[in-house]
Amino acid sequence: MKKVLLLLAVVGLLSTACGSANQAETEAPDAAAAPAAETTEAAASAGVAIALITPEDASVPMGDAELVLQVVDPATNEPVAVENLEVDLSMPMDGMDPMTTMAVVEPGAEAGQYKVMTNLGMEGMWMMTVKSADAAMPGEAVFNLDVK
Ligand SMILES: [Cu+2]
Repeated sequence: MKKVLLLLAVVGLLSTACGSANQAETEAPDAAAAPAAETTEAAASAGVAIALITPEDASVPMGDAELVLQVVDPATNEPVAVENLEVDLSMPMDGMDPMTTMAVVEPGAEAGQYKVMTNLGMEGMWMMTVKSADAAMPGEAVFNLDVK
């Protein structure tokens, strides 16, 4: 009699484990989506602050584009020039490697501003990663560009 009870207990444990495994699987997409929304906040708090000032709404027409970035020193809240600003543009593609494009970065009209000249050849959401490679003033920010 003891053996039968033990067996029943084991079966009960197995089905519970199976049930919770299924639950974990259905919750996974939500958990994966959450960190993406936090990315911009996390990036903004590390090192220099990098903002996209043109276009303000991050909406860019397809083709040749000129964007303006501004780098701000969080200690003084003033624009600051950094030695080297790296800009990487890519578009995630279903079942393919991400699409990339060229980006030429030049100092802009005012201190701490940088012009980004690029060509976005496809409509949709592009991801622009901007990184200050200045050892004294590091910083990184990610922007989602809506290309129309
Ligand atoms: Cu694409």
